[in-house]
Amino acid sequence: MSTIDSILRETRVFEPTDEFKRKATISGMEAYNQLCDQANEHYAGFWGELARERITWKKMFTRVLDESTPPFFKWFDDGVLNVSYNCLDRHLAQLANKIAIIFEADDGQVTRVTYAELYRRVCQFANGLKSLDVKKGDRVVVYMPMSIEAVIAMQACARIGAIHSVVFGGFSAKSLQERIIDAGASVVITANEGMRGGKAVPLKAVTDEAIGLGGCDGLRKVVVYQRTNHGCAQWNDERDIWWHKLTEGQPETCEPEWVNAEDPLFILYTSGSTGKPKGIQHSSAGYLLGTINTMYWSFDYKPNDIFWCTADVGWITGHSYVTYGPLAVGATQVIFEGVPTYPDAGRFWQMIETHKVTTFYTAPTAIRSLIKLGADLPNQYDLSSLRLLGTVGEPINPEAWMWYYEVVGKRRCPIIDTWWQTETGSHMITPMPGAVPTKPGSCTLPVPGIAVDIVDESGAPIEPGKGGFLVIKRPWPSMVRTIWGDPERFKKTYFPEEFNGQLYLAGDSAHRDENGYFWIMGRIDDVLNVSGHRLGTMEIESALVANPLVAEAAVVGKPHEVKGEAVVAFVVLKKSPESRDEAQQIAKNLREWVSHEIGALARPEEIRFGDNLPKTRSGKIMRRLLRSLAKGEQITQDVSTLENPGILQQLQEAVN
Ligand code: 6R9
Repeated sequence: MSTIDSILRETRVFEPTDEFKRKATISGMEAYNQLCDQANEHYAGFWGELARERITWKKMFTRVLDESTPPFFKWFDDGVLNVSYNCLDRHLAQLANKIAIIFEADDGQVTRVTYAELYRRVCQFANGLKSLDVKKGDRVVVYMPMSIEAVIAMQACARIGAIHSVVFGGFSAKSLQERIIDAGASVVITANEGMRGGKAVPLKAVTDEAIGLGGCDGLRKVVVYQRTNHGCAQWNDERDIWWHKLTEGQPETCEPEWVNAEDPLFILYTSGSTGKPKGIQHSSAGYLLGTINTMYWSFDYKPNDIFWCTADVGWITGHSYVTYGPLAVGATQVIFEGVPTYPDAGRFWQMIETHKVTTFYTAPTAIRSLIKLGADLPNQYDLSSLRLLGTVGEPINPEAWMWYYEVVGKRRCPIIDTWWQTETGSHMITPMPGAVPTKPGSCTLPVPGIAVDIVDESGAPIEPGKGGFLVIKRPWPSMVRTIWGDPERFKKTYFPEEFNGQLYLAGDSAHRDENGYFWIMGRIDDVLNVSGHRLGTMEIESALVANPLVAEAAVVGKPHEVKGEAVVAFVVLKKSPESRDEAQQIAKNLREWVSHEIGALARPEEIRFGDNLPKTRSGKIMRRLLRSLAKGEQITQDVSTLENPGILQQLQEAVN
């Protein structure tokens, strides 16, 4: 890849308010720069000190970083600890009666658990797992709805040293089966049903189907949490056991299994654009440290906060900022079972008001859909408890950012646009909210200690304004350790030969502006070459979303005789066109709009309108499907993981 031309020009800058800055953990740019310098100069010392301070060790480590077999780095590796101990036991002296979780069910019912109760329930369930002969190093698949029990299941695994692999509750039987097999799981923890948007999701039935597909040879037990008062369609007396039966009469304490810092905490599968899903393997101590640091730094965590990360525990965001980070710092957090649009598009705002949420963390896709359904809705709620907003998952378009900033945060709350990945374990680039001024659409500057850079195909750094490969130059504690069962693929994918195996390749393209701010342009393959100019699809999408008629847009390329590639835009309008004529007129206007906003080069050759875009269950737009549609190819890819498969037909036909 040569350099990419950056065409988006965003000049708005927002400083943190004095009030926010005064109380912040990292207060002001000087403090931020100092931390970065410290890390730079004494890398091991910097991380070592944090690890000593923020983790409670059974046995203190003597080595910080072992770089002897790159890229298989080890952190704190002769230290001994337990992650669940760090999330629960160590809080009991001070915080036993503090609320750990405020759970709001799909139907609005609220359940609260204190740290003491959560500790007891995790211990009981851990003892239950032990009674099923689950041991240190065994793999346990968790296929659960958002619930207190999902967190308990994960924490209980951590407590006994079992490796969990959470599979998102929206995944199909086939996806579940593949993951059970690849992980070699001996136990699956699921629920009879989940509830989302008033509808039941038959998790146990899908689990039965997955096992029925065959190949899950190591699987011995299925533990079933009874979420609804329905039973299960099938029951296998030998294999299946109810959660409440398993925990009945179990002791309320359970000595943690003390593990080594490098012992795996979990595997989480992530799908790449090619090949089978990769089992991203994380460590115990390094991972924990990454989540704790970013709770204090990026989220500026304070003991009185009510923290709410809307991500499902099926994604890395739910691991780091629901199950581990908030509990490790002793926070009170909200966990939500349902969907943002049920019973109506005010649900998030209602919940922020009810639970007095201070820190709210969600995805751009949710923000855009809520703008579409009610741009003024947040004004009907009291959102004055909020002090910090965050986004994750995709680049956020400047227009959506501004709405989040003004309408939700009332220009008072810093927005942290957090760039990171399943593989990175915790935030990598995001503004430290009491220090770094924000710019809509930029994830701004690295987290202290994280050595991010942008390079060309030879690995050489690139000048500001030009796009290239986003890389991380030094190992960091919460990084992926390997791909489960496939160390070669780990090396090839993340530490490619082209860069002498020295740089971690994130797979994203990005550029930096004159202030050193990072702008993510999308995945490496989301780059177009129009008449010799390499354009990031993100920038064209942002221009489209800036048009008042547009709710959401995704841009891909299709081969073009003259230009090399032509721009094809898939657009969701706020209000659907009523006739073909109207659609064509809007398409014409949008083409001109893009020409005007960015330049004629970026003008879409083709615009297709749909009610929605094809998205993964985590809300990421599936551009590879859109590329096939744009080229007029038959869709042959597996679409079972799509949130809304029906949309493909519509987008196939809607050419303007
Ligand atoms: C945490 C998470 C990782 C990919 C990543 C990038 C995209 C995530 C982003 C972002 C721009 C942000 N991504 N956060 N792009 N700005 N703030 O989402 O992990 O599911 O592994 O996805 O998501 O493309 O490479 P994961």
